[in-house]
Amino acid sequence: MSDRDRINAHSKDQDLAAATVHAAPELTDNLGHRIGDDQNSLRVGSRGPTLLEDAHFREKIHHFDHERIPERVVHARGAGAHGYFQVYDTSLAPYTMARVLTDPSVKTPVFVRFSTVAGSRGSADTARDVRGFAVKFYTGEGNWDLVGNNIPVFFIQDAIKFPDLIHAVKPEPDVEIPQASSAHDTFYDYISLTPESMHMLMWIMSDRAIPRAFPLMEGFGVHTFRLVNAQGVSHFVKFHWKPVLGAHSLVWDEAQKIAGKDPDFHRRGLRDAIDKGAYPEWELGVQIIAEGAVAKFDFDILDATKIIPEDLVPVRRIGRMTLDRNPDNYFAETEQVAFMTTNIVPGIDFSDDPLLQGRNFSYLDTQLSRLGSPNWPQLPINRPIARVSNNQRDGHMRATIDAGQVSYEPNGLQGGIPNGVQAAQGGFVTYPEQVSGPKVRQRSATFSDHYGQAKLFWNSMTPIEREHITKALQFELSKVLARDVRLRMLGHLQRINAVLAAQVARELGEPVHVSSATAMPPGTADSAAQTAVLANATSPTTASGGLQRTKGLSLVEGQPGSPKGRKVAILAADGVAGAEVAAMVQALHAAGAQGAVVGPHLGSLGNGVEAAMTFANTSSVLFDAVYVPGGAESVKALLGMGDARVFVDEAYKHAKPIAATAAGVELLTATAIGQALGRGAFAGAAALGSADKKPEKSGAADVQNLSEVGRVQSAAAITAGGAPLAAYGIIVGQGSQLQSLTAQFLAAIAHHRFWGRPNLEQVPA
Ligand code: HDE
Repeated sequence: MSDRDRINAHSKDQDLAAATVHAAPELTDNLGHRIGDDQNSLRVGSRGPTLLEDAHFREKIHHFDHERIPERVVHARGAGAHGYFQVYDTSLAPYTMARVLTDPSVKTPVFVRFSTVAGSRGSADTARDVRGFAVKFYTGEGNWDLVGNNIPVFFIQDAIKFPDLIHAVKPEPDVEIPQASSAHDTFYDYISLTPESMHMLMWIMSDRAIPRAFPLMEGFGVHTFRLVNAQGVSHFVKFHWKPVLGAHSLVWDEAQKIAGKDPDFHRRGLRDAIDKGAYPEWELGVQIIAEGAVAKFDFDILDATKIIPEDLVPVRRIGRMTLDRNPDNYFAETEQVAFMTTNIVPGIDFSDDPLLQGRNFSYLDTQLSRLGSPNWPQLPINRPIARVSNNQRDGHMRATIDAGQVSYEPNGLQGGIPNGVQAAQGGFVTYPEQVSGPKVRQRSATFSDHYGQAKLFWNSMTPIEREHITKALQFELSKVLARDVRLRMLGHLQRINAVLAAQVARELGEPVHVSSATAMPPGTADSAAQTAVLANATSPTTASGGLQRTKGLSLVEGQPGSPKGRKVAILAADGVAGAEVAAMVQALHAAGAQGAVVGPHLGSLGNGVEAAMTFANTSSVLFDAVYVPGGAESVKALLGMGDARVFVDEAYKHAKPIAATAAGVELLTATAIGQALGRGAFAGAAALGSADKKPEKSGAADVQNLSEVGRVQSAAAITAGGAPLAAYGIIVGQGSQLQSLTAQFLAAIAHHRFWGRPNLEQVPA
């Protein structure tokens, strides 16, 4: 059987299983000697010195002393998962001979590692940063690594600048502060002197840089690559990963709080999703451009600070990736996995993008420093499924026993093998691009527009997305201490959009150069006034063929929404309405979402309800939505708890769906939400609180009680300032309305966030 035929989704799993070791009953040292006592070192008398003879002690400590390897110089913080990729059909065959992209019968195993860039290995997951999105395809023709990011452009145009960029963003060298943050002087000093970064800056200040979860992120190959067909014809290609559940993000106030409440938020989320069988999925998309069509763009496709707008070249979805298995060991798999942009297979090739060309050197080089030996491709997570056969030998930690007398080519003693493989037999042949020119340290004039696509991005944002970009820049630049750096940055922003620059200038206490009205900068909440000022602040641009907006950039427009994988906190105390909780949990579960009861203590809250979390060990920011069920006693207890009040207030401030039934509505009216919306907004709903005051019985009787209670208006009829509460993602009703209420709540959860809620600035959360 040939290597090609051996490939199926499980072949890499089997390969890894062969290297996986499980605990056995008998304790041994690393060389198989059975150990009697692993807890007392060998010493002279029970109080005397330890003996050098204690080989077991020395082996144990020796191993421990050397357990660390250098963390990645960038992308140190990451999480990984196994899965497979399968192309839908053969429609790419005219463009590429890569079997992984053209044979729908092949399920190619993959390992994916998601990461942040700037933080060290122990930093928080929710830092504002670009996310790495690196996919290793174990194909029958060798490994193909698509080492991408969740943002389609990059800060710089030439790889020679990368060490400067990274030195600038990393903690400042004299004090090693701040960790995993771009909000400091050296980063903006560098950026303000590097105009080519302006497009990427807009992306990094947008909500793209604070994803809700890894499975809710888009991915991009960033560079232009080539697809090459069997006739040797090349097309340019950009790769995209489109998450099946849509791309969704956190808000900055939430991201910062999560960094303290659960720094492992993304890592845990990925692991939990796979454990629960909610397998993350993406479609692979391609933008294909004929070589001859390149000239028609007024940006250079070799410039990694530019996108090819989807309005110019649509994204074709060609296959699906599913992540369905968690690693068994973080170090052996996620830490030791080694990606390289140079890992490509026949049918895929490089473009001359100078950033990609530089990366092609860096990734091989860095593995040696991190993994310590040129034999790192033999590590189980890195080794290909395709057969390896060459004359390379020896080196630290060689794992294979390379039999035979011959380790050179040409040879006659071994019958001339291994031997080069012809193209027709699958041997890799570099695309024979014609190149000529003087050797120069020079950038093409076609790389010189640094603001056009920054404007295109800004224009393509909805008002709330502009508000978030503006707030991010206000936050970041207000942390910069050097005034001249801030002023240089304002100069760049002015060139992207004058109103944006004016709003940031107001935050920084600098003069505002705009004739239109400006708004007082908000605190941590979204500001309706600032959003209104930004809403019409577009920037005309002639870049990208005069496109003023393009699809594919907004996270608000055109993203699929689904309640799948979402986490809902159910706030409860002793005496909670058990039937309401049970019905909500079931409805959430049926929709692929998850409800967790948060109470003052773990365990039983009566009426069949068990608290899985407490107000002390979790937080509103760790959930996508909040539900407050009825039960007079329970709600009374919650009203007395500041933590419960902050819980719902934060959900309001962070634009998350909130539902309440019966007496549960009182928690909303009594908190800042009631004040923000006006208590009258809940007038109809409040009546049902009083109806609920008698002691709860468990089970179906509760529902019966509640339905007797009252003729409460349906949620849609209850209004705040004229808009139905439901339009703000606040769903209230009585227990008897639970069925329609859960349906509305699930729709609200699928919608993700409800921007534009009234009076957010007043909410003290
Ligand atoms: Fe990387 N990058 N990079 N990078 N990069 C690394 O390789 C580098 C760039 C990306 O989960 C390093 O194995 C240079 C762009 C990801 O293991 C290193 C340049 C993009 C990962 C390196 C770039 C990326 C890395 C560090 C400028 C998006 C993590 C550890 C030209 C397309 C992979 C390692 C993982 C990691 C170099 C720019 C993505 C040092 C020189 C652009 C996802 O080799």
